[in-house]
Amino acid sequence: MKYAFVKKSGAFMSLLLVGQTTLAASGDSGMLQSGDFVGYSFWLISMALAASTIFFLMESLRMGGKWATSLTVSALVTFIAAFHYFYMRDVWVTTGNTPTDFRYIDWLLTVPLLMIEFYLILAAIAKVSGGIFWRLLIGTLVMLIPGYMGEAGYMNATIGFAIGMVGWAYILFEIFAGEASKVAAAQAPPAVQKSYGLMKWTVTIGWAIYPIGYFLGYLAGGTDMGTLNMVYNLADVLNKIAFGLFIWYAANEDTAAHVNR
Ligand SMILES: *C/C=C(C)/C=C/C=C(C)/C=C/C1=C(C)CCCC1(C)C
Repeated sequence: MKYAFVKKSGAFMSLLLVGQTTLAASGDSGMLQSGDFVGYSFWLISMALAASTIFFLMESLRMGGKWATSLTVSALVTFIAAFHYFYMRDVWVTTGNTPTDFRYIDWLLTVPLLMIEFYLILAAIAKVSGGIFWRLLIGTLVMLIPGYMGEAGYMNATIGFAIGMVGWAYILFEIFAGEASKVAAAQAPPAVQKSYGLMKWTVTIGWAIYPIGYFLGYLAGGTDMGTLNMVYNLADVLNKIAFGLFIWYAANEDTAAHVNR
């Protein structure tokens, strides 16, 4: 058991190294220049995401049982994001451009996984319908696809923004007043309720940073791309790593409560 554990994490770390090396070799990646604070923030979030992945995977193996899936999904989110950040950092450092396309590819993969977490933490403690997951997924697609089309110039920027806002509002409705919120309020133990509340407010306040960035960049006459990237990078620390830690908190409390009983 212990050996399998070491083998698994060893395999994972090799994977990460291979990925990183491949990416580094694939472009004539420039050097991170001293004083490039946006570049530093890309570097820091890349490493924080990689380290978080190892943490969530290890904790998933340690706790196991009904919390294993939630923690594994947290690890998938940080893993996928880490890869995108390695690449986005190279784009920034070599060209000074904003890697918008890669951000959207990352979001398209990680945001649905973050949404599944609402379903998974409730499914760990109660019987819940799959409808929660499907509604959150639809909200995600309505939010991201028009957002991308607006930013990339395939659609009028204002219309893309407006439709995206509707998708986000729908997600907020579901987690504040829909079925998920009712299950959480009626059936969840205190630790899960606390974590649900933190996740819900992350989706409200933490996520607001992205549409604000869109608004400033495309609708309010443009903004400094360096600042915008730095803000997005910091936002992802909250929205991907801290979000995973809120789930870890519920898992850890619930696991401890059952062990001590
Ligand atoms: C880890 C990445 C996350 C949590 C990304 C979240 C992205 C959003 C909440 C984007 C929201 C947008 C709108 C609400 C309106 C349209 C423009 C978007 C796509 C930036």
